[in-house]
Amino acid sequence: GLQLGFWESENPLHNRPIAVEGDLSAAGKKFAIVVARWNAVITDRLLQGSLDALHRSGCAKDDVEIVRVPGAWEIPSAARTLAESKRFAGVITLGVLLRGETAHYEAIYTEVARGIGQSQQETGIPHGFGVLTCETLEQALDRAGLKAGNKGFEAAIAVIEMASIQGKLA
Ligand code: DLZ
Repeated sequence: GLQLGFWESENPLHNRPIAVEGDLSAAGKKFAIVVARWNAVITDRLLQGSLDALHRSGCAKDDVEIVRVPGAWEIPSAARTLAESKRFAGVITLGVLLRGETAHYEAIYTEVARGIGQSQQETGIPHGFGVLTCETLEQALDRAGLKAGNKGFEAAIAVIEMASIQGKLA
């Protein structure tokens, strides 16, 4: 038969029901999307993925604010301003860093990731991380709606779930 692992444990604490679980309902909540124009052929597809996820989760068109910034480097400051405004249940960040054309790629990427993470931690507003780091354009395209899904869709779904969890924890 099916082995249920710790659900069959004799430790009574293990049999406690899940107390808090997020759902994927975005209805009635506002979301911001920060999207870099650099490598727009790909970031536009990530944006489509995020909008698709929000729409399918019940978010209204008027409840989504799209902010275009020049490149990935500019994402953290815009995300932070949006998060600090307290107008949004979540912020989705979208960008593409291609190693081939980016000097100091690692340094830029590290700062962008750190800045987005810091904005999330210091504001308490969920930030979806949809900043791709790829060696080639082909790898990036694969992650923007071709062979490897759409990371913009995935980032939006994670934010929708976290916004729900935050609403229940608050
Ligand atoms: C300058 C630059 C380079 C070389 N490569 C990228 C990239 O691959 N992806 C990206 O989003 N942005 C890139 N940028 C632009 C920087 O993010 C930033 O917009 C500029 O340095 C201006 O501050």
